Amino acid sequence: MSQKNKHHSEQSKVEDLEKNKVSHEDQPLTSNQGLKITDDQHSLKAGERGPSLLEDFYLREKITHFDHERIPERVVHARGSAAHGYFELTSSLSEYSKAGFLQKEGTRTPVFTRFSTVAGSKGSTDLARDVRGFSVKFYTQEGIYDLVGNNIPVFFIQDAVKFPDLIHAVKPEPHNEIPQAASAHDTFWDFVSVMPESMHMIMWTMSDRAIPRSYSRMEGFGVHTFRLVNEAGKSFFVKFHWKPVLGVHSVVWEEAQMISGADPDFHRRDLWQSIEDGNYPEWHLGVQIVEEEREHDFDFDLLDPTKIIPEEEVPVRIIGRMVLDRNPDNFFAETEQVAFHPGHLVPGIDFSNDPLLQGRLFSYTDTQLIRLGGPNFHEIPINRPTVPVRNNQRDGYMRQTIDKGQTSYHPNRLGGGCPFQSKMSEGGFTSYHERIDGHKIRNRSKSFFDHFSQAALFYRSQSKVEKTHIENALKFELGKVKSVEVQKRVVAMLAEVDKGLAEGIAEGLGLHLAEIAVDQFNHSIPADANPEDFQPQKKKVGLEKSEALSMENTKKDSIQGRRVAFLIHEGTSANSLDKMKEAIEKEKANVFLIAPKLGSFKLGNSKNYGIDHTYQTAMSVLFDAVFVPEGEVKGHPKSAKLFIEEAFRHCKPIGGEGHAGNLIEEAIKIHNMEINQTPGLFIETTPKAFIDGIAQHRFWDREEMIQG
Ligand code: HDD
Repeated sequence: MSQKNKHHSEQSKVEDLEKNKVSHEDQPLTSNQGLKITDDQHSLKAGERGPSLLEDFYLREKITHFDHERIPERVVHARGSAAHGYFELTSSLSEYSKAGFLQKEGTRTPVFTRFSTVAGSKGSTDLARDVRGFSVKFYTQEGIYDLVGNNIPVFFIQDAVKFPDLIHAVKPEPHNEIPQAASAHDTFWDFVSVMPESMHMIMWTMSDRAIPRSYSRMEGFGVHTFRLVNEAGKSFFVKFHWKPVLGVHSVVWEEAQMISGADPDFHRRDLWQSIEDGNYPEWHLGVQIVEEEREHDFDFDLLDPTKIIPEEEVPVRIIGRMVLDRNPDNFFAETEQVAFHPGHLVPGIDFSNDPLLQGRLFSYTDTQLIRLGGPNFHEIPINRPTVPVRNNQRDGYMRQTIDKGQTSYHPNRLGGGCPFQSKMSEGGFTSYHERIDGHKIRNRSKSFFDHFSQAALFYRSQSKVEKTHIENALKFELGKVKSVEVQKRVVAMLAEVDKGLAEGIAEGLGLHLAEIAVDQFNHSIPADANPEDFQPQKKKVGLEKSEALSMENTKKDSIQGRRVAFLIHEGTSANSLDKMKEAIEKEKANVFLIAPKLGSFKLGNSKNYGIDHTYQTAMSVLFDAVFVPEGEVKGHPKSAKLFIEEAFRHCKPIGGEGHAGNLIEEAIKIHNMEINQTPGLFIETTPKAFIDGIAQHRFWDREEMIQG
């Protein structure tokens, strides 16, 4: 059954239930002890107007359960959405890894994937400027494998011991709990200003990557270097990449802020709706593999999570695809209770000594203990492996398994020796036999000290408009910082990445770069710190640019899942509307009819056109493109012009037929631009030309023309 049909049949089930077709005997309301309840509307009272009775066990059960409905939200990544699907191997990785699910092409492994923001609370907006979590739980035949990554391939810090500090700095400030889901405040930038290692990640989070158009148009990365181990026991270093089939696309900052008001669930809704519509989001899984012998061939350390391996140096090899094709049945049971852990491994995949990863291996179990209330969280249905679990771990809060037999220890004879250890040849997991030789030490390798080269590589690799957006983002964020000292320190650090960028920011902040000591950050070493830890190296220029780092080089060949607003009124031409609508829907994009009032319009033919939104319920920022079919200009309200102007400002494709040309011209008059020389306007063109335009996502040349 297609997803659409499934949805419809579920709908009719709901309707049947509503019409009382389900008998009372089939679906009695009960207490948690199975007692049939005669009255769920009134508490037990001493007389109609008398006090409630303590005896009312049903009232107490119901209220007590309600009082305990909440569990602590995740300390980070609290806001998230997830979906079920599968991973299909398309190119065997057996040469490098013995993991069962990576051997035979065509093997499908069920997955549950959760996307999230990091800083905000559970109820915060999807459109915050933030890193996005990208966690995939693979239910393999050898147990659970979790790839717990982000949509940005590097991280702010190099050592897990700094994680609580980073998060305390970015979360709302402790004295007044402001601001929610935002890094634009003093404590975050104060921390950054004394952590030069964060500079590479800052370049990414200040880029439009941190305000994605949807989860389905984001990349994902395992971030750390991991290990693969093959059947012969040989190990390789590996970095994991998820590449979205629809390409990588973002919104612009003004839009993000407006969406946060108009529809804070924008990403959540998009994921849910695409799956309901049968437009299943899909990613390719890629790997960058490095032979152990080449570990030291790079001008950065493979164990340093603030570095990427440029794709020019090690190409990404695609090995499979992930398709998300089923929405959860219950948000709490699945999305909220899912417990990811970078330490959930299968034979053939192993860790590297990245000090950030090593710390994570402790943190995730620890956090589940407090969040999910005890050590049995692996028994919650969404966390259960699909293979049997047998061991001598017993009891604890909320234990579900009824363990049988006399023995709960190993070795034993009384229990026949069960359960048995497995040899490696039987699929048992053995940690990679890495040779370690070193002193016990609290420090980091000097090979971790190059904090600026890759930050600069990222910046150099951006297109002109992407660079402008980074500069504007930094002006916004630092403009919200009240401490001038913090602003200066960050500008000084930015000067190490790119002088021009730092100059622009300084100017925007009313500062003068020349007056800011360029080595300012050296003066900001905390008094109690080891100065050695704060001696970043000057940047090196190796690779001039890396193509994969710019979203401009992404795929722009599909409009699947795009939202196109049609502005219509009762005098709109049905013919003009139908022609474009059919062409767009054929490409799996969604058309929404927006009109001055709700209900349905006849438009001069026998069909009824149901209106999806008025200008009160829809803003242009919720759509990827706008089309105005033929119809008198005067039938449109003033809001239609505002709608078009806004979409125009955000560089979106805008199409129109007949009189619509005049409406569009009037709407954008304020920008003083020649309508037929403005990129991204499709007046009197074919549906194909408009569709190709939508696939382009945005017409950035327009931004420059608008801003002059
Ligand atoms: Fe983390 C959640 C990703 C560093 C500690 N992390 C969490 C989630 C993602 C990441 C995607 C949400 C999982 C979900 O959807 O439920 N974290 C990362 C990445 C990191 C990273 C890519 C660096 C490369 N994290 C990191 C460090 C620590 C943590 C260094 C602690 C030392 N992360 C946690 C946590 C969370 C978490 C506190 C909160 C909820 C949870 O684990 O289950 O344990």
